[in-house]
Amino acid sequence: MRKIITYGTFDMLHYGHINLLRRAKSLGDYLIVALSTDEFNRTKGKECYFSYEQRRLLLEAIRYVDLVIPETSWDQKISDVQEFRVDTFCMGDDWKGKFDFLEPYCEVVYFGRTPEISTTRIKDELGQTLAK
Ligand code: C2G
Repeated sequence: MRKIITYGTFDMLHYGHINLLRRAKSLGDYLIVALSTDEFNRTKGKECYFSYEQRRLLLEAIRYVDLVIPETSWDQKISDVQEFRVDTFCMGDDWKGKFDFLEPYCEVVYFGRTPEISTTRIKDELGQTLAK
């Protein structure tokens, strides 16, 4: 069984996230998503609209996702890969090169980001609409 892992905040879930998760699952048989906790997001300078529990509920409803674990630190990736016996780590290419340190432990794949959609853009455009 080929195991895949990816990491992220996945706030205000949108089709860019789904594209990533679908392609991640296509690399193997079992997809683990390490979901950034609210506390970890604050260290990333992100304030989520949905809480960790709400974001976890949404991710667990996605057919491509087999397991959601918390991401609490930048430093857990090597131990995650070893603990879960992961074959492939993948991320969108906005992170290209940033996680190549994992190459001795697993395959590292960067997918092209889905253009034009982002949680930030959704928030900005909704804010403008509501402000009218
Ligand atoms: N993504 C994408 N296309 C978009 C938006 C996001 O492919 N239009 C991908 C990102 O590249 C990432 C994943 O979806 O692989 C989750 O994106 P975010 O929730 O923004 O994750 P991020 O805040 O970048 O957290 O340790 C890594 C971090 O937790 C990544």
